[in-house]
Amino acid sequence: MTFYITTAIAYPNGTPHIGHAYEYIAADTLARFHRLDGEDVYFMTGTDEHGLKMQQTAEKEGIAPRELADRNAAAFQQLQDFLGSSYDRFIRTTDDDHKVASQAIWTRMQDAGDIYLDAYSGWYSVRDEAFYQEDETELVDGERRSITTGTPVTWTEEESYFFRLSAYQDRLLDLYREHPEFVGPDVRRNEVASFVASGLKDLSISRTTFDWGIPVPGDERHVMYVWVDALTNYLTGAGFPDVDSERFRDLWPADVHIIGKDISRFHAVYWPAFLMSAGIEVPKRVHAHGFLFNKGEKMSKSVGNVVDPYDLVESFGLDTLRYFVLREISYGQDGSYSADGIITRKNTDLANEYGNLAQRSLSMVGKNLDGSMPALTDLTAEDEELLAAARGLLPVVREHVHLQNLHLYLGEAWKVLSAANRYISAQEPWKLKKTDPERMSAVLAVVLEVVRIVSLLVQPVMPESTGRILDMLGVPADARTFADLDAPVPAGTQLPAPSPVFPKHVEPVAEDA
Ligand code: ME8
Repeated sequence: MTFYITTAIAYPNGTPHIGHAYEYIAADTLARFHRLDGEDVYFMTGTDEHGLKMQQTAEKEGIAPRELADRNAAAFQQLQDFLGSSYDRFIRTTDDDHKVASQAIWTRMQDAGDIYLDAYSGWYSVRDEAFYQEDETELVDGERRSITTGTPVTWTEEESYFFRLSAYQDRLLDLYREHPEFVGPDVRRNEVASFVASGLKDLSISRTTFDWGIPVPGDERHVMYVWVDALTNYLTGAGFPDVDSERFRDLWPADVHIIGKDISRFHAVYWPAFLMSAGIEVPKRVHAHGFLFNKGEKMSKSVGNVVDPYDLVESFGLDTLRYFVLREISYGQDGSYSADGIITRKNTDLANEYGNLAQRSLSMVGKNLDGSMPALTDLTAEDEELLAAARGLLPVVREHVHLQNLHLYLGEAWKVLSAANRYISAQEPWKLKKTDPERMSAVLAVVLEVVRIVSLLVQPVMPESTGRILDMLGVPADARTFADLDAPVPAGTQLPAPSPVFPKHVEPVAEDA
């Protein structure tokens, strides 16, 4: 069975920001971890191109929605590539196979008797592409806004198809109870469960006042509500509507949808209800991460504090950024970005605890052992203790990663690196060179073995830097999966001359300084 993982598909009405980058980095790390752990992985991401928000933005710019979508979808894909994302497909909801899939799920829901024609009147937020009940809105300075998201809402009255969401209340509550793992973290499950328990109204799922969407089968005056089409992208990626194909049976149900917390209702309420209606299995899990803020403040174009991921990578390096966002923020909670926070992590965790440990040990091997990998022999209790901590890491971190607890995964790896730093300070191999060269050699062998194990395990987070460290450790490129964790580099392997992989942060010197 293939491990099928997806990100949310972003609205390409603007260019991507650090919040999008955060989601991509986390999902890519998960995909890479599962691959190295021996699974086949299918990792999908893309853009959500229909709907009123896209149409209105295009109108403002005086271009066709398709042109806007083409331009910005390219920017989102470029960001993925820039971040080193290992996605298998970048889906666009304007792709031909997606239109087929969306119309097929609609027809299935209709055949199940869950779609009916009526009139909608209520509040709609174009920015959220969401309908709100009156009591979910408030008047702010004479303007009606969504209470939860603060976005302006407009009164909408039109003929619309409805989905019988109200009929799915019990089945949804059963789903959350019988499969508590369906929504993570727990706080998000509790939130959606109480929303469902408070009573569900039927959902308006088509629009007639604009045409930038997928036509409703059999009634081309209507286009589908953008979320019906958007959510269906996950099925399109699995080859739907060919449900009997080997591909579909291999990929569906998806293993995890990675999304941000603001869209958990769409993914954990509407989506499983649509699927139940269509007679399709629900995904195994929806995991909602928190929001990334700039020094604690919400990023917004009007405040002018939107952080550009390209600038961050330019200032601190790609792997540092990947490490920082995953280590610093408890995955699932909101987090804050600040330059000081990144510099601290870069200098302490990466430069001191990891890079320097590797560099000083490798330099000693270069200088004192002619660059020949020392043997793991004549081990003491301390040596065995440290090795056991490293060798025991895989099952521990695997459990964290399977629950998307990425910060805990890195925390465990760094506990072992800290132990290795304490060990090397206590063993003082630099002093052993004259007094007991054999012991020095064993100590270096232990440290390098720990660095090898930790490096293999954190490759998903920092693919490029760990790759360089593994090169210096003499680990062949085809011996870097988790199945290779038990295979130390043979003693006597000739190691290349080391060079530092994690330098400390240096502030760029201003021109006039
Ligand atoms: O919601 N911090 O698209 P989107 C962290 N098209 N995550 C953030 C963030 C921030 N500051 N801002 C946005 C949509 N995100 C829909 C999804 S899925 C079938 C359709 C996350 O471009 C957000 O939570 O507004 C979502 O997961 C993703 O970025 C895309 O947001």
